[in-house]
Amino acid sequence: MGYGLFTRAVLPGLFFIGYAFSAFSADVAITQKGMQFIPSEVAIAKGDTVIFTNQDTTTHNIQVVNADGDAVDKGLQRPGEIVKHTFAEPGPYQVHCQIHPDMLLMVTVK
Ligand SMILES: [Cu+2]
Repeated sequence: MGYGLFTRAVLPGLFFIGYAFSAFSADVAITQKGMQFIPSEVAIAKGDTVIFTNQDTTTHNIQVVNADGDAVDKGLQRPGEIVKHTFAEPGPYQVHCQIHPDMLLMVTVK
């Protein structure tokens, strides 16, 4: 009896919650390799999380700057380390590496 209720009521609810989350946010992978962000431009949706993987043998840094110039510094990122950033607000963003000023990623959040 209890199992029947679980199958008919609870389980579909769990599936719906899982679907809702997958519909409204996604993970987007960016690689740091050869002293650059790959790809160097990305368009994502509000609420998406960008996952940065440092595949270089040098330490990088990630700083996320919005259109107003407000910056979020994600700190040092050693070789092999993963850093995540969720973009909660729409707009254009620049992502820099403070250690290597030529490293630049453009993020458009819709
Ligand atoms: Cu760097």
